[in-house]
Amino acid sequence: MPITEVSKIWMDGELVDWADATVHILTPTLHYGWGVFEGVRAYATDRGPAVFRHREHMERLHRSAEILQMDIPFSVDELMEGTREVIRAAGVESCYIRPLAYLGYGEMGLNPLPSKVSVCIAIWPWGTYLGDEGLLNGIRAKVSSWTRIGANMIPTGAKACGVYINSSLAKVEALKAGYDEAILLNEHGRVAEGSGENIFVVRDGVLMTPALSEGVLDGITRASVIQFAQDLDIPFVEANLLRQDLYTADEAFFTGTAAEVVPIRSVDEREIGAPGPVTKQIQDLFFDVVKGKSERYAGMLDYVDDRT
Ligand code: PY5
Repeated sequence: MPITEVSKIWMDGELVDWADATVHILTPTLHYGWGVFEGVRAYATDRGPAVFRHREHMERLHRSAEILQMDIPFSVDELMEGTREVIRAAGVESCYIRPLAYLGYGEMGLNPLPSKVSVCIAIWPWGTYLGDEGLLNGIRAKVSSWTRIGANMIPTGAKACGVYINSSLAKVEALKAGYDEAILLNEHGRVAEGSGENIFVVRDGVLMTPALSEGVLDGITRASVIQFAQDLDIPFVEANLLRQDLYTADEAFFTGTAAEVVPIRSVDEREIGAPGPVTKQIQDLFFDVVKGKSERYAGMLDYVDDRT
């Protein structure tokens, strides 16, 4: 997916021209993957662009950094203001937002602690991650031959750069085999998550997702969907899921910032079918909320301008 350029990128508190937002080749993060990042989205609403769960994302960035012993020199509020500035500068109505905390140039070696921590916030217009057709009719997923990295290998609660080698290996394998997305099992052989999404299944009207202790990212979309389900009176449990539970699911879907809420139509060629009623209900509510059409969840949006 080629990046669409916008005017500016926020780097350590300054708005820098897109083409000048560069780092030195000896930036340690590039070599060892020691860095943390976020994926956030701003949606077009009647009151201008609005960032979905903005504070929660920046708080998670700080938590990820804490796990990796990186001191982010900007507060959550400063980072949020940085996002708003860069969106205003670009003049876009909707976009994907990529905050990244990385080790700056100057030190090298496997000890990250002496390095200075830098932060950038880039934005660009980004359409549906798994395709419009996938959003509507569901995507085809494959259980990966790659095992989800365990919490005692690299902490799974941190959205750490290097972890994504694991995700990308699974993604490429799935794409090459003709599927849209991978589902990774954890070291215990239980269902963990997609390459960049949390996973939910529905059986006999009960919505289920693996617990965070299964080694999955504490997804902000996941948490929102759990809240929506409770408010919609959809029975919900965190459950240990086996591969066979995917095959016998009545419904299944992925959640994530890039992916949004995407129905899963089949797993390993086992048909789950067209998006079911629970998936549709959750998906409809999600899109109402992000587009600013829900009074009840208005607090989940951070409006970039003061348009009313
Ligand atoms: N699990 C993993 C491994 C993820 O990378 C993501 C998000 C999620 C779950 C869902 O988390 P959330 O709901 O908080 O977004 N992935 C990133 C995203 O922006 C990167 C994807 C390319 O969606």
